[in-house]
Amino acid sequence: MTLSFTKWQGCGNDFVLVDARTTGLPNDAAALSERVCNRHYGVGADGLIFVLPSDKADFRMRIFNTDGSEAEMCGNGIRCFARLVYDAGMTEKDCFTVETGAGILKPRIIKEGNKVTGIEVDMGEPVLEAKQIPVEGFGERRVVAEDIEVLGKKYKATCVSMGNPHCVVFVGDVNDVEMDRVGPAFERHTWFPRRTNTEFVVIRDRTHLRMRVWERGAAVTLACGTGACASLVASVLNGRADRKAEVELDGGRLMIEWKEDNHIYMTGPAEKIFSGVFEEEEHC
Ligand code: ZDR
Repeated sequence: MTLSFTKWQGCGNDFVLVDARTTGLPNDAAALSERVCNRHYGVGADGLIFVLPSDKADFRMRIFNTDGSEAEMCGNGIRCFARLVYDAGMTEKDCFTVETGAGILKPRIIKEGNKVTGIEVDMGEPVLEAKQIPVEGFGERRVVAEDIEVLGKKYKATCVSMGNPHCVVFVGDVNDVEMDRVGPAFERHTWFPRRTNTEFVVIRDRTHLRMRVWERGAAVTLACGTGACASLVASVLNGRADRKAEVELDGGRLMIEWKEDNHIYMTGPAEKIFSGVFEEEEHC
């Protein structure tokens, strides 16, 4: 089995991207993602992303986590996806539509002269009703600053879906959080029937947030685009930030704006690292 790919990163959140427009999604995409993403036995990445045709949009994106689970959306991934289809000439447009599990989203390539300097994505509208996120036990209500107990410690949780589920908690110092221990306990907490991504956020001031993430189906990663959007929304809902703020992640910075029309815009980098062919021998 051989698979041609390009490897990308956005704020250090790294992905293997595969052009599957003519072949379609491989039958074993979930298991393949586990093998490709493995940092010792595979290429190494936080997720495997496929470029597919769509009958509703210019392209369709599907993303698989390192554990093989499929995510509805990926914010850093869609910037990498957008730059790949643009750089590879799969579209001539610098603003196009991508069908995702979070609906049809719109990336826009930002250029200075001929140089791509970033990607802006209209990430659509955040979902705040518990049942839709999904969060158990709150019906159709919003979950804003609600008590949650995780490994014997109480946190105030604010939950948001950006297509994928997020639980945002505010902390005094992100470095004090034992991410590897606390993250998995949030991910599999009984509140979250489809598990959850969890963001630990420090408010620096009303336009600067610091965030670390435990990603559902992955682990601690250097950045999370949908998580940065969810963190800004949660900060606004708690009256702690303005509707436009910079989010500082372990691997870089993202600019997030929640506009008056309820759409969220995320702006940040996407860089190609290398291209290659994943070659797998039949196991003996
Ligand atoms: C966090 C993420 N990398 C992004 O940039 O938005 C999304 C990856 C998918 C995530 N692990 C999930 O929702 O399962």
